[in-house]
Amino acid sequence: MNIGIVCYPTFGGSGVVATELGKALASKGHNVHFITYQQPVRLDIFSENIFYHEVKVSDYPLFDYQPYELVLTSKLVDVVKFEKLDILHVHYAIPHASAAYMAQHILANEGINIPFITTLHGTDITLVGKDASFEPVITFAINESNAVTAVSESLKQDTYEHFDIKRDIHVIPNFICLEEQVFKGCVDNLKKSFAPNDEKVLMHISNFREVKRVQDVIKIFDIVRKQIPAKLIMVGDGPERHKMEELCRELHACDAIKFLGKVKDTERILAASDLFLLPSQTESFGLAALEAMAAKVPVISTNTGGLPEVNKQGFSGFLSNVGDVEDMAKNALSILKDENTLTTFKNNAFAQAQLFDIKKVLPMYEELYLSLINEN
Ligand code: GMT
Repeated sequence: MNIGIVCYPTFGGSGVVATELGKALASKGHNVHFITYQQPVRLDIFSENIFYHEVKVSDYPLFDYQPYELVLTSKLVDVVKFEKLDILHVHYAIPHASAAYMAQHILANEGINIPFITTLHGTDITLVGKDASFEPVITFAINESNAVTAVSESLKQDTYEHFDIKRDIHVIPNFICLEEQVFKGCVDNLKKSFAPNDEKVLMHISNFREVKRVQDVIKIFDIVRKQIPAKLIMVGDGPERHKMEELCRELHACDAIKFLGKVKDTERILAASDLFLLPSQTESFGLAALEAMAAKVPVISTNTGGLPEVNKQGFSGFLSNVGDVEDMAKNALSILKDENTLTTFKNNAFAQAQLFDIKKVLPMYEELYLSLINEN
C-alpha cells in the first residue's frame, strides 16, 4: 500500500506512535509518506520506502497566526496526487482530521478518491478538543472520517461522552517494538552514573505539562528516599520544570534528582532504572508507562483514563487515585523493598508489555487500511 501519515513530529506520544507505526509498515514493504512540518523525532532510519514531505508555512506579514491547516491541506492534495497514495492516516484530530477532510473533497473534485483514518490520541479529545473553540470542527471531522481509531477503550468512551459522535470507533492500542528493546539491555555504566552507591533509580519521562502532575513525582520520590537510598531521574522538559526545581530546593532533594532534558532513545535510559512514576491527572493510554514496562521497569501510576488498560494492579506495578502521593510512595516502597519482589515485578512488567507487541497491533491497522481501500 501507499500510505500517507500525518502527525506532530515532536517528542509527544502521538508523534512517536505515528512514526513507529510508519517505520513498521515500511519494514513490511509498504510505501510510507510522512507529511508534517519537521522531520519526526523518531524517524531515525532511512529506507527506500520511507518518504518525508515537509509542510512549509510562509511568514507573510499580514498573518498574526499562520494558516497551518490550509498549507497542510494543500500539501496533502499534492502528495496524494503525485505519489498516488491509497490512504491517509492522520494522528491527533486537531487540525489533521479537518485538513484531511478538506483535502479529500478537493481531490474528489478532480476525480481522485482517497479514504482517511483519524486516530485519536488523548489530549485532542480530553483537553484541547472539547474546548468550545474547537468542538464543532472536531465533531464534524470525526464523523466524516472514513474510520476512527482510539488508543484505548477509555478514550473511546471519553470521545462519545464529550462529542456527538454517530459512528463506530475502533480501539487499536498503542504498541511497542520488543525486538528492538532486547538489544539495549546492557546499561551497567549508565546505571552506575545515575546511582554510584547502588541506590534504587526512579524515573519519570514526560513533556512536564500540568496534566502530568510532575510535582507529585518529586513528592513521591521525597517520601521514598527517606526510607531507602534512591535517586530520581527526570527525562523531558516543559512548562512545569521551573516549579519542580523550586520544589526540589524546598525539599533539599536536589542532590538526589537529576534532570536530563529531552532524550531521543529513552529505552537505554529506562533500562538503567528500577521504577517508573506516572502520576498523571489524565492519560488516554500512557505510552511512557508501556515503554518503561518493555524495558522491564514496573510502573507506579494513577488509575485514570486508559492507564488501567496498560498497567496491571499488583502485577506490573500499582495504581492509585490522582494526587494520592502517600499511596503511590507506599506502593513504590513495596516493590523496592527487596530484590526478589523487585525482580518479580520487573519480569511481570515485561510480560505485560508483550500484550502490546507491535507484531500484534500492526495487523489491526493493516486490516483497517485494506478494508477502506477495498471499499473505496
Ligand atoms: O501526553 C501528552 O501530553 C502527549 C500526548 C500526545 O498527543 O502526544 O499524549 C497522548 O497520546 C499518547 C499516544 O497515544 C498517549 O499515550 C498519552 O496517554 C496521551 N496523553 C494524554 O492523554 C494526556
